[in-house]
Amino acid sequence: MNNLPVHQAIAVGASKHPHKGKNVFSYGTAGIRCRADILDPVLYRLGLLVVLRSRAVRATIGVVITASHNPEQDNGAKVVEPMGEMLLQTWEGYATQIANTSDEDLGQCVQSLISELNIDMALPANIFLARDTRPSSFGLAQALIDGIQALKGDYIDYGLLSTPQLHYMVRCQNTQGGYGNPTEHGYYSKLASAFTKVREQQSETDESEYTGELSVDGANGIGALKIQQMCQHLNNQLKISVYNDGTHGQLNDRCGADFVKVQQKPPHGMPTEEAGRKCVSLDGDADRIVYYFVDSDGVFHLLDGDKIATLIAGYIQELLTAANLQLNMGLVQTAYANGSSTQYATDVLKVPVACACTGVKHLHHRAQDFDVGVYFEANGHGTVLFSALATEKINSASQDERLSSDQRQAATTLKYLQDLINETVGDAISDMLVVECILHAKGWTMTDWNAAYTDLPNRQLKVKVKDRRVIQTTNAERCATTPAGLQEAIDGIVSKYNNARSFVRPSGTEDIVRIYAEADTQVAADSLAYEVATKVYHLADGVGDPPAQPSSS
Ligand code: 16G
Ligand code: MG
Repeated sequence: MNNLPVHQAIAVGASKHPHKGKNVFSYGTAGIRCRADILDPVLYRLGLLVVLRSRAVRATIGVVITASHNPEQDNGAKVVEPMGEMLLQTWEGYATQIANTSDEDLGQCVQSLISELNIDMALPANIFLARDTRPSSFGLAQALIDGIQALKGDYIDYGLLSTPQLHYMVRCQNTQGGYGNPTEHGYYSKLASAFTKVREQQSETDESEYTGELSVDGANGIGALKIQQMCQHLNNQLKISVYNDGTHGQLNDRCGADFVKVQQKPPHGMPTEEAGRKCVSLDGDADRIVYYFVDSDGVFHLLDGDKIATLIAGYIQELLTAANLQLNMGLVQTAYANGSSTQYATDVLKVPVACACTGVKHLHHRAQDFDVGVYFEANGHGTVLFSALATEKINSASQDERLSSDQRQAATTLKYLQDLINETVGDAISDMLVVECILHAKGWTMTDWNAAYTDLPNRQLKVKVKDRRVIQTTNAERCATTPAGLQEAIDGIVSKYNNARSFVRPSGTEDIVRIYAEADTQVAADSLAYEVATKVYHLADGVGDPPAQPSSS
């Protein structure tokens, strides 16, 4: 440990992690993410920042080193708040500021944050860190540790963990074990025990066509390792075959949840020909999951975040009714949710639906407005949040002798289901176990589940413009307020199609504008997306070639 004054200790570290000043970094929706080879000084600076954050909130703070579904040459970091949530928005600004501070100004930058935020530097600071399987992650973890040590913070380096596992550890630590044990073993045994208990509550009927056999595409990343460890705790209750486990292919290369969702086809490296075979793909840090199967005609069917969300919301709704529990439950989606899923949730499940802006933290925040808030992005990131009131009511109903045994059993199932859910953030492993419990309870095959509703055909396009900030949106990104005339033009185009919807928004992760369109047929969705993209290109200073005519029309 160093005994140097703060300024000097920061300078010594900075000389080992020099900032070339050539790149501009930004802490956005998913933390900092860019090419790994320029991140070393940024991780050192983040190490300093999280010590300040830990002292400011007097709690353990987490950092995960990962770039999720990005290619292997990229990397990044996400900071985790004490209850396992994403970094507070005001601190995203400080993170961006410190990440861009030169070596000479670094001491001053830290000093002004200390005074501005009135941080007591005599307090202890504690950081939990973990990393994904990228080759660059190890060195970046060392840069982070150097930053933590420069400000005399303590840390526990968990080594390789999935993003949601690290979120879980932080919450366990800050609840003094109330949420579970902050160890990897604690994570697996909590989930395995909850999984077994939920299934014990469910009676399997003779006609059940459910099978616990599934193929998992681990994206050649951390999820492949961790799901194998999870399996060892499940006593063969599921028969899981892991592909893309990192022994052959490259991380996220033509595989993983993002590839499957965007390409709407199976990943490389995993056999999917067997009709009806249940398949899942995780992303590079295992916080997203999608299901899919190929039917007897060889047609590929994707069951994305929307299908998972409606399955979970519908099941929790049934349990709440069966337990006679009055709790206000809702589903939170983004504008990308397929219109059929929203309609199914509203009209069939009778679950109220709220729409939030893209990005996990927005959905998470909105879900906290409900007693039971289910949230999912169509890309497969999501979880369920239970308020303190909901937790209390479910617990007491599970032990209430005045209720019928069926009511008590429904409440008990809910209680164990809550234990199975990682409430800190979307967690591919936990979500998979939840889905398997529900399919088991219903005796469903993939075909049964998929039949709940049929997705409206849709198309996403990208348009490159001079400055994507000229597009501003409102109403959870569903309506463009600038440039002038764009929304009116979109409305005019949409009105020519049946069952149609379209919106545009500037991407938070790429320098482009994204176009989404859905309509009654694929040809119509393609043509609608093309027309809207062309409008954006003309009204928002498009650069390069104008959008190409869709080949299907
Ligand atoms: C980030 C977000 C993800 C969102 C995506 C949108 C987190 C942890 N991740 O990956 O939720 O769907 O960005 O990207 O919040 P876009 O702004 O480029 O469309
Ligand atoms: Mg991810």
